[in-house]
Amino acid sequence: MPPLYIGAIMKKTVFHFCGFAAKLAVCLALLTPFSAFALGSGEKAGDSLSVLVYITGMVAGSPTYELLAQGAQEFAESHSNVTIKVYEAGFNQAEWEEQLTSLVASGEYNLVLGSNPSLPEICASVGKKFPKQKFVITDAQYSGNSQISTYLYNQYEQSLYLGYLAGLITISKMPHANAAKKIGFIAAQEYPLLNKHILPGFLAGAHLADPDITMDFRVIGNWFDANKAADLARSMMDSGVDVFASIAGGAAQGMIKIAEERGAYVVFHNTNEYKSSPGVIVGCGLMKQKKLVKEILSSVLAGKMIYGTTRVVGVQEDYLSFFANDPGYTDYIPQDIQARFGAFMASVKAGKVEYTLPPL
Ligand code: RBF
Repeated sequence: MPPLYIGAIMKKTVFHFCGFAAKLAVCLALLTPFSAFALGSGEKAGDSLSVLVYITGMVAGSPTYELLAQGAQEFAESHSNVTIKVYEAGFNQAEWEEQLTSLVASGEYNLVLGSNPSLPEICASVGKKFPKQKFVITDAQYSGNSQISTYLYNQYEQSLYLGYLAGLITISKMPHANAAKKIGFIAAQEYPLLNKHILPGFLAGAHLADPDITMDFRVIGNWFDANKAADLARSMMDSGVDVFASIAGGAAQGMIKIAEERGAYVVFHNTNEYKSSPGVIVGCGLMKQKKLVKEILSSVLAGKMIYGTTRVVGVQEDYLSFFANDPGYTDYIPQDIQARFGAFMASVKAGKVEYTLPPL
């Protein structure tokens, strides 16, 4: 069979190249293009499944990563044939590809699971060296690579309804709302999903509440500097911002602290954060990442995962929602705003709010 023959020749070449100077494993690691034939399994080992949960940052403080790790761990707890390793790659993005390469080179993992818009390209590059390795990435859009499957949360949509709520709050008579029709957005860094979906969606939502609303947008420069986020929030409040949103991982804590100290509101993407700052965090979106992760692992385990494709999931598909039945929302948002926002969410769910999802 030709593939086996090629594999055998490659192995022989590698062995010959290394001579007696080093152990075979070291040679294979050095010759990554060749080692693909021997390492990086990616195929189901019998009925068991070994998953590397590759965290592009740190788990703590980053909602999408917390949900990813929890979902995978819960799945493993209910499936004795599934093992999970959670690896935190840290905040140095320049190191992510190299770290992933050495993890995949171990050949230990049938699947690499991650959640980050920038991951598919890294996986494609790593995957070239390990053609059997499979990757499933959420919060990302990438198609046409038979080793990679992606799921894109419709963050334009989540931002649209959180922006609508922020708009209703900034024009309201709520205790911390001022006369300026100004909302704020603090981001850790700029990237296509943020610039093309999250920010435009947030502003478009606010404009549905009042077209005169403006948005003050600031960038921290990393995902961990809460002090910088606090400085930005202070200056934004000085310029009239009374409602904040952020995509900033752990750094968002600095913004929340200033909103608490000086009296402003926060709407939060992806997770239920009401309890961490009651009366300040007054609207929380829900990303059903745990549900999606469990579905992904189920389908990989059953050998039914389809690779090479991408799928957009939002409110109608039941992967995005809003935590409306929570005292953090019902105790602080006035009845009339709850009624308007509830009606808006119902329209989104019914597909009656028209918008075009911009290309990434
Ligand atoms: N989100 C976080 O919550 N924490 C992070 O450390 C983090 N790092 C990111 C790094 C890059 C290069 C990119 C493109 C996005 C990152 N995100 C992070 C954003 C995250 O993947 C997601 O887009 C947002 O959480 C919105 O769903």
